[in-house]
Amino acid sequence: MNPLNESPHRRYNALTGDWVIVSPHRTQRPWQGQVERLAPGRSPSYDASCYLCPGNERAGGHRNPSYTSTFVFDNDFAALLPHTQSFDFECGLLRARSEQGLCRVLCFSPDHSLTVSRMSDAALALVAAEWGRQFTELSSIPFVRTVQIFENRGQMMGASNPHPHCQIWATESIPFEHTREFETQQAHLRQHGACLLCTYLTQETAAAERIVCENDSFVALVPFWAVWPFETLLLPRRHTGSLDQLSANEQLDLANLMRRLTTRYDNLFESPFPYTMGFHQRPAGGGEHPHVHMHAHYYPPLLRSATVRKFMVGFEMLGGPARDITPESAASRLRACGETHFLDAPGA
Ligand code: H2U
Ligand code: ZN
Repeated sequence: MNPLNESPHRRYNALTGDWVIVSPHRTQRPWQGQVERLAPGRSPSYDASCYLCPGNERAGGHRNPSYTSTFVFDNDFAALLPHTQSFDFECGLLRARSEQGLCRVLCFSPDHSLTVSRMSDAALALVAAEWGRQFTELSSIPFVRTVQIFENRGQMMGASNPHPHCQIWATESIPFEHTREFETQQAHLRQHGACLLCTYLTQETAAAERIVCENDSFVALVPFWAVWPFETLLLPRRHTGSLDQLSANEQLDLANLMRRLTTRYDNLFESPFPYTMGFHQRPAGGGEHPHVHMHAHYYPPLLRSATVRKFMVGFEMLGGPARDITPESAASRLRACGETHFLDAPGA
């Protein structure tokens, strides 16, 4: 008997220092709920009311060019601004600081109907190349310390528009999630003389049970410490700190693995699978960061079907995260999903 598959336990997140409660015995209880599908609405390739489609008008009167591959613009409702009054506020326990930043939107394709799971590898590789360029450009701005690229997919995750796109925020400070991952990676390198995520990848490829899919340059796996039911971590095999360091071949391999992973996600409940995904890369603004191994996190909220999601409430909100289905069984379910998108399957 493997207690990791049978008994309640806690797992340590080597990347953040957090713990997650795993309750494998609970999944043995009968589930009588329905497994629903969401009728996949097929959208048109061009939507006259979409603010991201080529040639259309955005808020504030800006008009998108008739772009044919990727298109980047400054967010018209940017959360952070590049030129703000600099201040430091302190009053007893109350502290605040000004924060400079830039927010951009990157359209992946002129085709409104596409998703990462249904784009071609070649077209997605152009997105990966643009991510690298954005990292270079934004990190050369003197005040920028972090470039955060992220995609919210689906209404459940707050995406405002189905047109394939992501956001890019460049911030003056290093956000909390980055800071704690940098600390664990730095401590590991100091203690063991090796990169934490290189070592983790070696261990996971040897074990194989949490790997979902892979190619020559990247591996997608359900981390041992996953919190969300079908959370995954996408890692380059080569020790790389940021997207600007990828070769053309690696950009294509990244595109290939992102497409295959998101196809498996969509196939899991035969519905467009919502998620927030994003990259953690080395800090901007110079300096050596040998401990940082770039990666992407996928955080999808769904649990049992296209409509039944996991809620981070109760103990999770007040104590810490918990899950029932084990990361190993999540990986095995994602492995069992094919890589032909259900909408492209014969008879779909
Ligand atoms: P999300 O789907 O992740 O919300 O990203 C879309 C972004 O597009 C959102 O941040 C911006 C919103 O501020 N936006 C514009 O910049 N211009 C518009 O005309 C509408 C939306
Ligand atoms: Zn559109």
